[in-house]
Amino acid sequence: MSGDYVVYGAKGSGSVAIEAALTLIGAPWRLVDRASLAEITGEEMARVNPMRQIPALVLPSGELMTESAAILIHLADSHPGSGLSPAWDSPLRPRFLRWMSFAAAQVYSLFWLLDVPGRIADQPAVQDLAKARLEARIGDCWRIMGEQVQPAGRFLLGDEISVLDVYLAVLSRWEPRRKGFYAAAPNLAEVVRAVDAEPRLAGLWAERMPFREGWEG
Ligand SMILES: N[C@@H](CCC(=O)N[C@@H](CS)C(=O)NCC(=O)O)C(=O)O
Repeated sequence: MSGDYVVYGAKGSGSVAIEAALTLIGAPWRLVDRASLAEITGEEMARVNPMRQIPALVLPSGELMTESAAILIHLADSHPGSGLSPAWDSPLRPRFLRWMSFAAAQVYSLFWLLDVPGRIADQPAVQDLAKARLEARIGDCWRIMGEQVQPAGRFLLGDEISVLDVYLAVLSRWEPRRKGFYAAAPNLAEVVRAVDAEPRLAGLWAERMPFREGWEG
């Protein structure tokens, strides 16, 4: 079986990083849009991804991939001409893999609770406290990343954009929002701004993650 990539996604969500990578690669893909949390976590989605989450990507072979970092690494590696990931034997590869995994495991996974704090507590006051603590934790993660990584050029790994930059630009749009991110990791601010300004992504940002009034928080 072969065909286009199929992205299950939603506006403003982590799928936008996958959509951005496919746009940069220029591979044929189509979107199955999920308009609400109910649609994302509903029965139809469960038949695609039993975790009831997006992004989910169906490869041209028909195989399903979930987990945003793995998807981004796979897409970049399978299109080496795109320059979106360092080769396996590049000295930049350990840094690339470290921070891709860090972003997924230390930051993205916290949104399962941050987005729906009722998953751990029924009382609104406890939910508010949990949200505040999770937001602070994410700020700490960005601070630690900023202290550990100095951009090697316009982007994290040099002057060429990689899927790591794209991933960071998308995840840093969420709590503690961009203003929180800039404060926590000031040395990474120009990197995400360069991704925001990437001309090949202008249409995608406008459609899927618009820079609306007050978008930075
Ligand atoms: N580990 C997954 C996390 C994906 C995830 O949390 N996606 C959110 C949307 S940005 C979602 O589907 N949320 C549904 C829910 O909260 O149950 C990944 O890296 O792709």
